[in-house]
This record gives sequence, C-alpha cells and structure tokens, in this order.
Amino acid sequence: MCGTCGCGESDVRVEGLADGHRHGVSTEHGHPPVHEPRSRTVDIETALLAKNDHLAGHNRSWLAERGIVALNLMSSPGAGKTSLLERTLKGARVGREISVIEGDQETTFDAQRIRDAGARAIQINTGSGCHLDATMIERGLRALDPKPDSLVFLENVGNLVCPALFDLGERAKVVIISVTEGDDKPLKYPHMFAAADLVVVNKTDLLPYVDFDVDRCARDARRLKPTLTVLPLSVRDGSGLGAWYDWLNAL
Ligand SMILES: Nc1nc2c(ncn2[C@@H]2O[C@H](COP(=O)(O)OP(=O)(O)OP(=O)(O)O)[C@@H](O)[C@H]2O)c(=O)[nH]1
Ligand SMILES: [Mg+2]
Repeated sequence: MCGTCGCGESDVRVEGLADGHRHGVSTEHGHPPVHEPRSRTVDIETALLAKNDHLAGHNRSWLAERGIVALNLMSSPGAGKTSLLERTLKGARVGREISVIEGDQETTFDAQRIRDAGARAIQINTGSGCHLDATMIERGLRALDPKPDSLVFLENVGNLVCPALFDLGERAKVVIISVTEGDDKPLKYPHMFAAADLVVVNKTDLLPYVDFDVDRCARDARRLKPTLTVLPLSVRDGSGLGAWYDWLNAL
C-alpha cells in the first residue's frame, strides 16, 4: 500500500495480457510489489481510515456547533480549484463570510492567492502526502479560527485518487474536472465521482478546442451516483457561475 495514505492494492487487476495470466503489478508508486501479508495490509488500511473517520466526526461536530459549513474541493492538479475560489471571493455573491484552508505538497502560493483576493487563508503543506486528512483539518481549523456561520473551503491536494478516501468533516464534497482532462475521467476514477455531492466541469471556454463531451461526462458521473449535480462553468469567462452561487447559497 501507499505508505502515506493507505490506498490499497487489494483490488488491483491487470487486464489484456497476451498469455491470459495475471501478473504482479508494481503499485508502490513505481517500486516493486511489497510482499506484506495481505491481511496485515488490509488491517493497517482499515485502522488508518477508521481513525480518520473518527477524527472527521469530531471536526463535523465542531463545525456544526458553530454553524460553519465546510466544503472539500477536490480535483486533478490545475483543474481550477483556487481560480474558482478567487472568482467566488471577488463575485461577493455568497451570503456567508468565506475563509480557506489550502492543501498542497509544498509552497504557500495558493494561500497567498486567496489572501490577495481578500479572504483569510492558511496553508497546509503535506510534504510527501497526497491528500488532506482529518487531523490536518483539525489543526488547520484551530489556526484559521473561522467565524460562526461562515463558509470554509478545504482545497485538497490536486489528486483524483486518495483524497476521495478521507473524510475531513466537510458538509459536502465538490469535485472539479476541467475540459482539458478528457471526458472519460468519471469512469476511470469512479471512487472520486461516487463520493462527490457536486461535480463542477470547469474551463468550458476551452470546449471549442478540445474533444470533451459534457453530456457524456455528466451521464457517466450520474451512473456512479444518480443524485449528482453537475455544473458546467468557466471561471475565465464567468458562464455558469450563477448556478454555482445558487448551489452555495442553498447549503
Ligand atoms: N481557460 C481557462 N483556464 C482556467 C480556468 N480556470 C482556471 N484556469 C487556469 O488553470 C490553471 C490552473 O488553475 P488553478 O486555479 O491554479 O488550479 P488548481 O486546481 O487550484 O491547481 P492546484 O492547486 O495546483 O491543484 C491556471 O493557469 C488558471 O488560470 C477557466 O475557466 N478557463
Ligand atoms: Mg490550487
């Protein structure tokens, strides 16, 4: 398993081999397979996620006691998470004060962008870690000290895989996909889309230049979760942002 996040190799499959046999597969981020006994690997993963879920429950109670809504923003690197937050802050159409916890492996670039857009922000650097977890958010909330009844965005590390596993105590999970990534992503990364409450399809201003079928993306995402809301928008030209603000204000 991945030493940092506990994402498992328990359901790894290798298809289409010419000799019809399944082969060992390198799942440790490019390293040879680890010969850890299967039951021990699963035990560690289960314990790690259970501990995270427990702490996320504490975060959820802490937030609820203060009337604070937290949203977990997840996407591939560069889909436009920080850009959407900057635009949301400048749009000033959300009826709650906004603050942000930024997650990146390194740098404070994104927190600085949020501060420049006029909101309070703290940065969490995960080092080799590929996701935010509930412990980091507990510490982050203490440092951020968000106002009662406010809205806190948790911008996760850019990664469509591991962040889906980790409950942070958020009210809802927002997954952002941009049209330059390809419309096959929901079926290729099903855990992320099945976990989402809202899918934002960003960079629709680029649709004339890429092969991205918004309907196919939405249909596939809803195959994974029929109740999913899918919002196409462009942070760049502002189209579709009204529905985003409506969704936020309805929380
Ligand atoms: N054309 C276009 N570009 C966009 C749009 N939204 C964001 N971008 C660009 O996409 C790039 C990445 O945007 P970010 O907001 O930094 O993306 P991110 O998801 O926060 O990236 P990480 O935090 O590194 O994972 C930037 O160059 C943005 O200007 C959009 O709607 N249209
Ligand atoms: Mg960002």
